[in-house]
Amino acid sequence: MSKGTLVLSIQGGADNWSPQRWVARFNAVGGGRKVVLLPDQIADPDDVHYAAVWKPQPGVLAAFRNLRVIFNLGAGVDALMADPSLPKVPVVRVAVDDLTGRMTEYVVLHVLMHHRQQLELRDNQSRKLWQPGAQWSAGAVTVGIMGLGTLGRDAAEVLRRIGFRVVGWSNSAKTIEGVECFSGRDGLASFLAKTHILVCLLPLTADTRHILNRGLFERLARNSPLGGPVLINAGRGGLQVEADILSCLDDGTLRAATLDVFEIEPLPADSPLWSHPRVVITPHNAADTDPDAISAYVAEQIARFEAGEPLQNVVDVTRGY
Ligand code: NDP
Ligand code: OXD
Repeated sequence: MSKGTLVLSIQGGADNWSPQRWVARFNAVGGGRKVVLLPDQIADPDDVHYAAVWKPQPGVLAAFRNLRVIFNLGAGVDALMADPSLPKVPVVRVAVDDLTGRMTEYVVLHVLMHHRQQLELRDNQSRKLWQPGAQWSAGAVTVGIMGLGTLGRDAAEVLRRIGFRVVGWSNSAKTIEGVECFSGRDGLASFLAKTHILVCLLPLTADTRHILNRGLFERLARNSPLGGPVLINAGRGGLQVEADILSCLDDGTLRAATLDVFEIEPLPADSPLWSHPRVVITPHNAADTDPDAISAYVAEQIARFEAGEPLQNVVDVTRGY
């Protein structure tokens, strides 16, 4: 009996994301299942049981009538959710230690960079200025994490162990040891009022689009030892209003920002964010998806599915994440 075909549809992605590397990986873990990289010709579209995708062309999966599961090759599914013709089969997203660990590295790096005043120290170095200034302890700074899912929760736990005070915000109520948790629109104001460094790890949905705006920044704690609130956004660019970030940096509502994601990617060359002295820009590489780790994860999910066990990390399409 045929094991069914797995199709791959991959647009964009990081430099190590060569589609051929994904094909090789899926062939290595597929146990003989046929793997086809779209738009290559498929002998029998009805034999396609699985799709593994990253930002596929809208409509491309609608041709496969016997599709059983769609695997999103990343954590965020906003691009997939925007396709009204997406087949009505389970969508599984990535939640693996490899990606989670990379995101936690990124969050810790940038929280510490702002906390330890690296922007100011680099600037002093460029002017040969020996100016130690005051350095407060981690316990004097509250990091607020928006999104306490796979990624936010891990970052919260590591930051807490370093000594930061950590608060978090999510849709549903949570209990995380050592982390003061808030939830829902009712909990947002209290969460923001405590936050010195705001880390955004939310998914992009109809509810969260443009949530990082002036009105929200104005509600952040004003008593920060860092001289003002800091924003770190590694969620999605559509969560932020870039004109508000710039005007808030310029009038002191925000002290500094680290941005990994943008409304338009790549960030256009004429964006003033590139040259702002208190903005750190990274090219949407906070947490790369590693083909070795993710192909093994997909193979494991297929084995579960075929053994009649429940798939893990299935997206709730009504919520959009
Ligand atoms: P999860 O789905 O595990 O977690 C999402 C969290 O956001 C949950 O805690 C959820 O609440 C919360 N949330 C969602 N909607 C709302 C809302 N309206 N109000 C309050 N809280 C809300 O996702 P991950 O942690 O795995 O990933 C988060 C995002 O990170 C991805 O969607 C992606 O956009 C981004 N990402 C970016 C990468 C990069 O390289 N820059 C790499 C990987 C991911 P609840 O728990 O109650 O459901
Ligand atoms: C993801 C990403 O969602 O890399 O995994 O942005």
